[in-house]
Amino acid sequence: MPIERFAIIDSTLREGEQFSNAHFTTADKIAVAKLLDEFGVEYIELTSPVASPQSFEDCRTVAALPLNAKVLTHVRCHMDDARVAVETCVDGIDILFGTSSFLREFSHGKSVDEIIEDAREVITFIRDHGKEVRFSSEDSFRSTEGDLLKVYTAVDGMGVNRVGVADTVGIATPRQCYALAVELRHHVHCDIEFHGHNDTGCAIANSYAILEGGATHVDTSVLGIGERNGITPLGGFVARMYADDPAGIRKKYDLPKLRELDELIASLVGIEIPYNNFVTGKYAFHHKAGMHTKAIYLNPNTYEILDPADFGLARTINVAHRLTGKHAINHRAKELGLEFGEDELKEITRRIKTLADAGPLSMDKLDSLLREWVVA
Ligand code: HCA
Ligand code: CU
Repeated sequence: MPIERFAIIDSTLREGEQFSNAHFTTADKIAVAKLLDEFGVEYIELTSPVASPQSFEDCRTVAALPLNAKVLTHVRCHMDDARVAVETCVDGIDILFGTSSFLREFSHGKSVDEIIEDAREVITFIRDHGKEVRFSSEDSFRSTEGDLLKVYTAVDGMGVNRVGVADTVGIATPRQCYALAVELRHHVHCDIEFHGHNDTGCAIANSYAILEGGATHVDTSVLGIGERNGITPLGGFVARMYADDPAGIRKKYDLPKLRELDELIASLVGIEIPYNNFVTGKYAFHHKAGMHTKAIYLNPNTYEILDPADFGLARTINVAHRLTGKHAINHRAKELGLEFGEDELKEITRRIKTLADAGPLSMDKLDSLLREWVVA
């Protein structure tokens, strides 16, 4: 059963700004927000308006754009921040408080009851201003479960739209995420959001597992940019959801925009799209070994769970190397208008493999070998 009820909160313009290389100008933020909106994310999260004067102005500017996506900003669970946040005219405010023993001991020093009382004032204030509000607990997976549930149950009773589970340090496993969501579902009625860091490469799996357990919202960023090595990447998460339900995801999101998004962010922050990136990596749809290419020609589904055409991309079939097979060679020959009998094809393939033992051949070289064979 595919997970149908879920929403993406894209945080490229908040968590993504915490990526080492990132510095988005107002024009950059507008371009990113518009493209994310065209892609179809349900929410766009922006850097706290108290971060700097320009951050405040940018929140107002993006909040005033005619977007389908709801615009959120992100602040500490503090009245001073909440007052500034409501002035930016965003649709909703994500508030954050640390409940882990680390943060309670080394950061704010508050008890669980004090956290709940502070949250009450801030949540009531934001709700009175007619905004969506989410309460998230920083470093959720290193918080005592009893404390966490007590805080979430209390803020649910105060009328938050969502509680947020934050794997701030990327320590969670998919099983823990699933179990926490199942447990939370017994305690809160509101939606459940997940924000997962990718330090051990589990961010997509964690996002998926927590949705399976009953969460409803997932934070992403384009190319996964964020603090350290970042969070759940938008493209990889969408690929994961598509693998379950291609038609549903095609309907929900404008998938060919993914490439534009990845290219835009890569150029804004001065990086390359990683070669092995989900969907948009240079080799994401390259097929090479003979056994693979034979099946790909007959039915691409054999080795592709993502149809590149749905993402506005094309597959590449590598033919000119020693792992090639006669089906791939035959296919290339036909593309060149050449016909070979079965025995001949075997012979040509043997010859190509022998030549390619010295190193990969170019496509031009392969094509001229095929043409010369006909002449010879
Ligand atoms: C941080 C904050 C945060 C917040 C996540 C959230 C995290 O930079 O430490 O609001 O859900 O990872 O905990 O990004
Ligand atoms: Cu984070």
